[in-house]
Amino acid sequence: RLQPTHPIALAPVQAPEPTVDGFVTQFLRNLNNGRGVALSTSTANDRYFALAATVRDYLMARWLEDVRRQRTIQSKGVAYLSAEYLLGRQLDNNLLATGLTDIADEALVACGLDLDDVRAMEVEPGLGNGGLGRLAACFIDSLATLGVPSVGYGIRYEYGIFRQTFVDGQQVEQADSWLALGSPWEFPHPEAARTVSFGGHTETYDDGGVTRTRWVPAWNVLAVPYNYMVPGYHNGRVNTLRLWSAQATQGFDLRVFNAGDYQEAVRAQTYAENISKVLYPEDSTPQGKELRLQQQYFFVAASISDFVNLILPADFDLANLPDRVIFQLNDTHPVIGVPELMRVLVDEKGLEWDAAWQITQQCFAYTCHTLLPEALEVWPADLLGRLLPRHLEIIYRINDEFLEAVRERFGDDSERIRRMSIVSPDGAIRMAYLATVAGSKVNGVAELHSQLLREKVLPDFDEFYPGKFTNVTNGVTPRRFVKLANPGLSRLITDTIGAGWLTDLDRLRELEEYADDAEFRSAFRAVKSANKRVLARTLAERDGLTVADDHLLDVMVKRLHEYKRQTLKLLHIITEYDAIVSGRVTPDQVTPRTFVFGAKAAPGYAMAKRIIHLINAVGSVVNDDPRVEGRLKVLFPPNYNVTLAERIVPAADLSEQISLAGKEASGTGNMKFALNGALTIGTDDGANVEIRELVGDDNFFLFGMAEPEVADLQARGYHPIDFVRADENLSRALELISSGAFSGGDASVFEPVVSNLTHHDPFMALADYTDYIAAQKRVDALYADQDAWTRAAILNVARCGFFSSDRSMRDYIDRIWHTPPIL
Ligand code: GFP
Repeated sequence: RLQPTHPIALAPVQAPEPTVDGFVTQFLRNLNNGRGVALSTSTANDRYFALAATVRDYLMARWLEDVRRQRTIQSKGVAYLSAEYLLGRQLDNNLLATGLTDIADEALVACGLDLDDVRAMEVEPGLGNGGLGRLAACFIDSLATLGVPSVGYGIRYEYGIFRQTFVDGQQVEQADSWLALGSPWEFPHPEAARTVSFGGHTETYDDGGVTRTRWVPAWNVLAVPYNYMVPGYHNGRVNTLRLWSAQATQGFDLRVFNAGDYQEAVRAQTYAENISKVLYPEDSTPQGKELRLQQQYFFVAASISDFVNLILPADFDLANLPDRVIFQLNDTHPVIGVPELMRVLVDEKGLEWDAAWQITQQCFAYTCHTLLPEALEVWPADLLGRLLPRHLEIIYRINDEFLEAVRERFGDDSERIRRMSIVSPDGAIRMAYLATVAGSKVNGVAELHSQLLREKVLPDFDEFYPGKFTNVTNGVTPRRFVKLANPGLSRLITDTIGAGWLTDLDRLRELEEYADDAEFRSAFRAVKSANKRVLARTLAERDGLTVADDHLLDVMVKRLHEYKRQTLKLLHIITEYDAIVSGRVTPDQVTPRTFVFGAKAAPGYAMAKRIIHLINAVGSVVNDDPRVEGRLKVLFPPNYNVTLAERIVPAADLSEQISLAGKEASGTGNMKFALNGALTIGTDDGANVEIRELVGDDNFFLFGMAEPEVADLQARGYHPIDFVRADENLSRALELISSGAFSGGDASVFEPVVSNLTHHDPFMALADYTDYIAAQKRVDALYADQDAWTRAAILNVARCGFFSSDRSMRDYIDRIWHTPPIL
């Protein structure tokens, strides 16, 4: 092979000059050479692409150097396997990471352009449903910032989470074609595509006297990697996010086309490409289950193959695999990776089963994100066997050996065996059990969640595997959710305690003493007011909504799910409204509040969609009723996403975290709000517990049953109607809905919601109502004393540094991964 001789070819890759001149030069070069347009004829999209390419150019040298370094050092890294990454917009984040925001701003002005106009062109990649996907995005940001070698693996969905619109108050889903104009952040590598197989059968064969098994698949697809840069904050490090896109192995059958059957000619292509076509909504119907399993296997098989066959050197001894990688299973979605790695090691690489199992058990770890039994995936064996016959065999063998070990330990306890079997009595594969058996560690995502996981969800496994279970409380990246989202607060913090807190969030503690400083409090309040004005402008432009600036901003933004209890929030609003219109209070006696909702309902989740309809219906009645005199306002901007969250969170006064105790694994929105100086009204659930412990009872509005009380009430028998009878306000609120007050007199519209609450109320909203209303009264009282409120808000910021995802990553590294940063 020829060696380079030219000095430029020999030198490390050069970044453009980090000056305004350097930036302008590079930007125009990208506009001219990359887009093929002149500045004078460029469109906003051209400029956005050229700007993104310019930022990329600054990151490129670091990225290439990091990839080179990671390959030469060959130290242990994290392969984060996640079906979702809810990334949010990239441009600002990447400018921030490189420290180029001001230079870019000036450079664009010098070109006669406004950074804001260009920024507005970016469509956020919505490749996730909610908390789980956003957490993955925070984690890869923190891993890069800590300098830990890691690759995020996932799926490049052509359509992300649907775009939500409201028609007559009801959710209508539209396809999210985020790639319609292309994405400037991705680097496709079709030459590095991996082949992923499906279907067929297995057979045994004689391999020099040894009987081996092989899989004879029926069909293949190509997994084409798209690489994205994941820059660390101000540390010159850039990790990789690798998302797989499905392509047919043979795109187009020319013979069939020539014979005139145009549809048949592209059938294989359409079928293959469906695999990465659309992000799967949670809580949906069984249809498409097969496609979902295809998606899961598709990205996991491609990722494992990528790591084993491309990233590792050709002569790598696979016995040492655990020294090189930990595959982190983000929920049960990637768990099919366990039998896949076994198949690769045993069938493809010729390792003995026991050796392969040793390796596999050290190479995986599993994070559980739920307590809802229905969210722990199970796959019918016939489906799995049809799609992945070899994997089903491998799972059966893992299960046989595992149950044998259980028998050895506990004797022939058939009840226990039945409970612990990876294969359920009706023949389905319990993926969470498989992950628990195979994983070196299993973690929950908040203290309470991890405890309940051990005690209630997987107690037999906790007993069987002492030390396997651990906790890592979630976190959020302060770069996006404080620095980018809340520049005013960030400036105030830096002016007060100096720089450096953004990568050492515990330093926020230094703000505590300023809670008693009147001047600081007024500066803090000024920031909040400015953020409300920014939100008001955003909602006016985006949705034509108006926000009054003297209202308490009371916010509930998260997926729509009954366990999160948006209906409880709604009952509070109706109660406030009812108090005014029934004349029990005069409008000036209520705290002026704007209630902000943001929520998408899974398209197949009928009750969630009805609740959305009800929120909108209540909103339009309350907002239009002159008797309220504008003291109560309900805003529900459609299509809540990361970009909107970055505006809502910094403006909020009150954060609603009101799930039924024992149902929300952690929550991460709760952390974002507290870090931005909103006070939480919440149950003792998920990470609320830790927030409250840190900020103190005086600075948190706790209400509702704790988890043991919930369990107790359930055991005694829960009759929601008893709670309706016991609280007149509650019965009036429900009666208002039933009477058709929010549905133009038509009582039938929301009857299913009311009837579900009064007869079943699976998440006990009615049981917590009275206490919730009492807590809201405490909110009103504190808010009336702005000094006391601000003091509490400052203490929330000061005491929540723990919730940085940098800390979460350090905990994963210490407790699970053992992957030191590369310095
Ligand atoms: C899920 C859980 C949350 C948890 C996140 C991240 O998110 O409690 O904070 O995962 O661990 F439910 P959602 O699906 O609720 O958004």
